[in-house]
Amino acid sequence: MINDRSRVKDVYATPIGRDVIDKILLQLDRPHWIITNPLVSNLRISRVRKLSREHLDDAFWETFYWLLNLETDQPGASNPQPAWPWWKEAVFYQIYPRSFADSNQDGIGDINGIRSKLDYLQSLGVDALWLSPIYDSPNDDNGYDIRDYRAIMDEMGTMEDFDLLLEEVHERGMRLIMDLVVNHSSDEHAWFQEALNNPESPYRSYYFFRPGADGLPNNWRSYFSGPAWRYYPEQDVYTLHLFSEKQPDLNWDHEPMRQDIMEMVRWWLDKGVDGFRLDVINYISKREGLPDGNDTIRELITFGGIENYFYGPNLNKYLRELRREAFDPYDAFSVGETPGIGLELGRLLSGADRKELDLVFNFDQLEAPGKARFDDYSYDLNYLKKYYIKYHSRLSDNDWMSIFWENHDHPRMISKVNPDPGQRRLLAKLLLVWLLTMKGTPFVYQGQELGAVNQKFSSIADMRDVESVNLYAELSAEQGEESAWATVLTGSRDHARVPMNWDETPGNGFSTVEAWLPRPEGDDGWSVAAQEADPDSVLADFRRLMALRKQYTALRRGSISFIKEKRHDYFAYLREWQGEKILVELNLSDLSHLRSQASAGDKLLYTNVKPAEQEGAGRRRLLPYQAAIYLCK
Ligand code: TEU
Ligand code: CA
Repeated sequence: MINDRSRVKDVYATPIGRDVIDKILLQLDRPHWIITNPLVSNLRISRVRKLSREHLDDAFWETFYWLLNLETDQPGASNPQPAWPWWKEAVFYQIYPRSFADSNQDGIGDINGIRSKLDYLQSLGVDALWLSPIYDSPNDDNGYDIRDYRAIMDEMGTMEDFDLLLEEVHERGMRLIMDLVVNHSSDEHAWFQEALNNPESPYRSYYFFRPGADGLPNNWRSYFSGPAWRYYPEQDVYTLHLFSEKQPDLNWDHEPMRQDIMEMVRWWLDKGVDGFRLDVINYISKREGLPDGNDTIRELITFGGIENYFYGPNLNKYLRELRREAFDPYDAFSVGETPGIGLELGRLLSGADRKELDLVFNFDQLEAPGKARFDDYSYDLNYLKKYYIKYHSRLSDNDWMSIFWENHDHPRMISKVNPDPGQRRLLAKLLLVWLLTMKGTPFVYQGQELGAVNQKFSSIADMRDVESVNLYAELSAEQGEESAWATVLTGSRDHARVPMNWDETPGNGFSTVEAWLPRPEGDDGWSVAAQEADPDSVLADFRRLMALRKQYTALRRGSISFIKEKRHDYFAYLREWQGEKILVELNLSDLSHLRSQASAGDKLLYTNVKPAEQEGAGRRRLLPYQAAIYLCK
């Protein structure tokens, strides 16, 4: 047990302690030796409390000890015979159905639109599709607010359309996973409507209701601005919502609710889906009594109250139950979206021996140290390099990691790194080499295979994302519209949600009517059609890289070792499997020329620069943003 007598090094030796301290160092952009140096690491916590009493009150330490003593397990050390289930070698492709393809010209993507693109998806060589939610929803958060878990959203089509999609995906040898949003439902779900209007209803315990007379039950904040509690005057009651006001949190401590969720999961698995991406699944277990969040922690990791639910007391129990009673009987795949979870907790949630999740999405790689999504800065790829070197230095054969840096919640990576249009093609290809050769399971987000970039939205009227709209209103009130707009434009999730760019016609082949979220510019020359016709396109190279993955087992299963780790702007690693050795070299800068470490006998399998350019620089040089893959002799 961690207490005042413990030393800093004892805290850092616990999985939660290490992740929380690493997260705080990351947010403050401070080096680890601040904690690991002998002077500090041998300090007793009682001493640290005395030294920091102006900043950290007793409430902070109470929460700190509660949190650290939640988890006494350590991640599995090694797994002598790691298994090779399909999802370890697969490449997943995430579809945001609302923006993928519109088959009935209502300006909204749908299931039959996806069906019409299965040839394209199969031509990419991807192994599995992940659909963002298509269940019945009022679309307050574009489907992440589910009104009926067993019905298809009208805008997406019918259950028959879905059954045909699933059959056609399987016929093509691909798999399909759905997005399972069960931390919360829509406020229009029958459970919630009955619970709200009938305090005696059995569904009342499916949510977190608190008496209105007592005022705001705690100081937790919503991710979509404002308090995490909505007041219903007629019923004089509050309900908890970590996200929008129309997304009330489900109470996982109530066993009948869990049983209903598991029955629904089995219903979809009986239909033949291959697994699920579980939305904010680490939030489902909240600390008993829903106590206030600590102000100091809020200042350090922004969202107030998160320490009371990001890794709650019953999380492991609920995940094991969900796996045992719903997933395992179907051998179904699971990847948990786990915001706020660090490396060590991610290992506890997804280690092969843990029987909880198969994979997690860690988000620490998405922003540079000290930065958050709405900060306007240039993302330095040297940080992404350090992230993967650190991760792989700590993982064992008992672990496996997801590899991604784009999805429907984040701006496009190319624009974060370097918005110069002249660098787009080269940088897009470099990032795809990295995504498809790093050790782990790659998740490609729609448009990444085209080199998609951020959009030039001109005002908040161009945007649809509830998070962006709420944040703009909140910031405008605080700092004025111009500053609010600059912030929202930087980090809006709508950058990744504009319709796919299928061809060079007006509307980009997505729909013949104006799309629900119009693209501000046509992005000429970057459509699928234009790139299909260009052998040097990002799309063409995506297919080349996917073919290399299929050809070389080392790229799927291989060990990883890093070369010249300390050399700035240079990132190189070896993937080895049963004698097959692949070298990947990346120049992370648009300026410097770097010396290649490839040997004379190594066979160049792929590079993103033209032969003439390479000749000019000489074979021993890596040009700016050059990526190269070699089969070592
Ligand atoms: O995202 C949760 C999440 O971590 C991010 O949305 C982030 O918290 C948010 O953008 C605020 O920074 C999942 C889904 O991916 C997202 O689309 C949903 O809006 C959210 O959960 C609620 O279901
Ligand atoms: Ca449609």
